[in-house]
Amino acid sequence: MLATTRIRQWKPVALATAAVLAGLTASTLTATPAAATTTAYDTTYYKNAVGKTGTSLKSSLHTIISSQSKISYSAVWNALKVTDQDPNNSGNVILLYSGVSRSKSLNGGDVGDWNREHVWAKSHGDFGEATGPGTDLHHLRPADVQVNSTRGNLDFDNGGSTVSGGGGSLVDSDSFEPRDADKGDVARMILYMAVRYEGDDGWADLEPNEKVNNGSNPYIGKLSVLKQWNDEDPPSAFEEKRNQVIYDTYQHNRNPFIDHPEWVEAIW
Ligand SMILES: [Ca+2]
Ligand SMILES: [Ca+2]
Repeated sequence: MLATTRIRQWKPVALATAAVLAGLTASTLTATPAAATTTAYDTTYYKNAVGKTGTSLKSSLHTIISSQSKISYSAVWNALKVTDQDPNNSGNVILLYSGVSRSKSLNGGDVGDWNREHVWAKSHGDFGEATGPGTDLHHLRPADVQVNSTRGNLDFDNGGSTVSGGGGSLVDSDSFEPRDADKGDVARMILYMAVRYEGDDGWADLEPNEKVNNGSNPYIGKLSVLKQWNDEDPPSAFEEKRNQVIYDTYQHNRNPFIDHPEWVEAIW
């Protein structure tokens, strides 16, 4: 980030303006490195990971978060009604990407409904909807049916044209950019999946990379953009609460990057 900022400082004004118009907002230029959200679990849940970095940290976290309960894909509907409940309206859920608050009863597959979005696209590694990565609540979110369809199995990157009803999200032929308030959430969900699934339990080893057009390979890009989004959009109270609900009620494992977003940089 610092190097990028320095380069921009000597760019001609016209170019700097163009960069702003292209979506590089002030927050992009001033985002500070992520810091711990909570240390409440450092001496218990995370005690074998604290103090480590790199592959050692990733390996410790993998062991810790792989101890979990699992739910069926049909049970995901009701779970999302709890994990993603609108804090201001208990009859609604908040939809990823659009930020829309919609009735819990509108779950389904028709226009105007919400459905179960796999943030780690289920075709990347081909895990489908089977109990496991296909039903892991840490990357499943309610999303508008049409916005979910637009996202499809695209990789994540900056840029594109406005997604209809997408709350400011952008899309082009090979990537999707969530609205600003969901950028960090997406990054932390993707990187949770990369640590949770290491190829040792019958599922593909999921990993971030620097590409788009990853297709059915078990990769999602772009890592450098996800790292930037993790800094720009720190964990919110909503995101922390859903992590806690998943831990307390459903899976009994945590997304370490919501508790310790600085561990993204420590590993990648
Ligand atoms: Ca957020
Ligand atoms: Ca992995």
